Amino acid sequence: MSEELLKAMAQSVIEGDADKSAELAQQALAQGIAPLEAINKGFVLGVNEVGRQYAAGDMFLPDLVMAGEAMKAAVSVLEPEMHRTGAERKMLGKVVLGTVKGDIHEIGKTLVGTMLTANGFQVFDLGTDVPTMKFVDKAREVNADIVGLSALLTTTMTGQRQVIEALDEAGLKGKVKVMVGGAPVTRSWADEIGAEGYSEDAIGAVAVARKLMGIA
Ligand code: B1M
Repeated sequence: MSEELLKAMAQSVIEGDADKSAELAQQALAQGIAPLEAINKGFVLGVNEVGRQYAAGDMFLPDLVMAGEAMKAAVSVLEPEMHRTGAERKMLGKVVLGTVKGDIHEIGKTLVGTMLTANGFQVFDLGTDVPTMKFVDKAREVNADIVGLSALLTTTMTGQRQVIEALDEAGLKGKVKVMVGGAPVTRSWADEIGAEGYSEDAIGAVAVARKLMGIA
């Protein structure tokens, strides 16, 4: 894969140029580059750089917003191809997925959903800023096997614990396994709150979901 194309992908996100990001994603598909390679080795490097500069005070909220939009534009071009390659597999399990209450970060959560779908899971994506009881109600309604909880802020991670407690109170813990993830989430946090699964990225999330379903 061309180093130059990867650098241009990262740069388009740093510049918050959504049109350019979408165009580069199209180019990647035309060149037969695996969508996830384009995301992980190209676009994500850009969004991480913006996050780093934002934390250092060298970039500001509008930069973060524009980088998020550019990242989304690229992912929405690449997503159909990710779905297509997994379209013919049999359904492995039902996953209710969302970003917890108070948190509107959606890109990582959506990538996890895409990878799960592409690998044969039926995903019910509730979106972002999802109230605790909505996870519980949806899990009950669709008879979910797994509830997946994303959190990107240290202040919203506690929402993951609240969902686990609510599932417990509703008598669903045990029937439904919980997987957690998101940049500030660690394995030890997952253990502390009693989540059965933890993954640090979208590919790992597939392996974890398979394990939770008892599939080798
Ligand atoms: Co925000 N933001 N943001 N942000 N943002 C972070 C997370 C931050 C680290 C930036 C920084 O300071 N360096 C920081 C959090 C600090 C902290 O709490 N530790 C931060 C902040 C502070 C904020 C605001 C509070 C800023 C403000 O308003 N002052 C605000 C909060 C809003 C809210 O949610 N209430 C805010 C807002 C935003 C935008 C809306 C502008 C935008 C989001 C746009 C959108 O999603 N539509 C945004 C963005 C873009 C970021 C950064 C730059 C990028 C996030 C991203 O999309 N990463 C981020 C810095 C960073 O992470 N480098 C930052 C790419 C994505 C592919 O990775 O989401 O980590 P990620 O997902 C990965 C893994 O984490 C994992 O797999 C994914 C794919 O590999 N994963 C799971 C995720 N969920 C999983 C679930 C699983 C398993 C794995 O199982 C269920």
